[in-house]
Amino acid sequence: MNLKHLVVALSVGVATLAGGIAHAQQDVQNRIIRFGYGLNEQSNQGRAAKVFADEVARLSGGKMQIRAIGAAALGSDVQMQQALIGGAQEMMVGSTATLVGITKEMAIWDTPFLFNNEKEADAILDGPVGQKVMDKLQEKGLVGLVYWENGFRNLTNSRKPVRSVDDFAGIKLRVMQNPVFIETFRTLGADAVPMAFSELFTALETKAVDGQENPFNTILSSKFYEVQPHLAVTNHVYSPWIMLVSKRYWDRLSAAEKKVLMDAAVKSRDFERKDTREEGARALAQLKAKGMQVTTFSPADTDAMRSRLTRVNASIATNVGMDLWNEVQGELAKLRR
Ligand code: TK8
Repeated sequence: MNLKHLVVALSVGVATLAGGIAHAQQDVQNRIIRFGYGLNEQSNQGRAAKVFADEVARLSGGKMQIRAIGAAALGSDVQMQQALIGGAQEMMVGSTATLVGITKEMAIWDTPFLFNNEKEADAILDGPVGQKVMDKLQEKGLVGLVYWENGFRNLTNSRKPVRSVDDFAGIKLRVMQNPVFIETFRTLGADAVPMAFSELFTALETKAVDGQENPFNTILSSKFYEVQPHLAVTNHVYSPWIMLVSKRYWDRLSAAEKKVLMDAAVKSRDFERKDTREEGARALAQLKAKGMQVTTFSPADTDAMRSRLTRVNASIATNVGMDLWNEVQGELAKLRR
């Protein structure tokens, strides 16, 4: 090799090295990520959003910044989903139930009494079938990262104690914007009114609706006990929350940035489930202390409710597809063996 060749080789080497460093720096860029959610900052959702934000900052060396914005200040679940799809907002966490208009398979999670306990929910949601349902979002412009726990839902209302399935009659009940929930509560005889969560407290306070259903944690953090004297422990369905990223945004991220978001999402999920369960275990006593009158469905009353709702299952199976329905039932059967 003569001197000229050596100089050329060296300069190519230096250029490659410089390119490599520049590339590494570009792997994680300065980014501000708006992360919206519906509950207030003091809720389980707010606490986990903070864990997520802190972890993203830590893993990215402060370059990626999560701006967590609660209380539906960026919009209701449905509005935020549309903002993510359009690319006007980067991230959110919200109920899978409000996604059914976008991805019909999400309705599988709305099946009344699908899971018997949180352990079953974790195994199914974090397993292959949970991932498969999540992956369906991509063709609609959303990327699902992980499921959080919203939890088992219970009924509150301002009209009367609800002790059995017959007591649903005549209750004007706010439900999520989701056809399965509408059908479920109409089947039970309630007057089901779909409404965004962000409008719910005012609707209860002004008696535009008589009642609603949500996990104990939310009844507590959203102060529904102030306007809802009656609580019925029905545990009629387990609601997941799901962390979503705008696909338009996701596709612009480097592999390193995607990994930061994914790793932080997993950490926030693990924190959120533990925190939610700890709070949930204390919440019923706290709601009683706040003055709520609590009725608990007996096993016989729960069975009556469950069998009244069997026909809702048939329409869910048709809507999500028999294959998915059977796969979930098969996985559950395996877990229960
Ligand atoms: C919060 C909602 C809420 C849900 C509902 O944005 O709407 O009742 O349970 O958690 O997603």
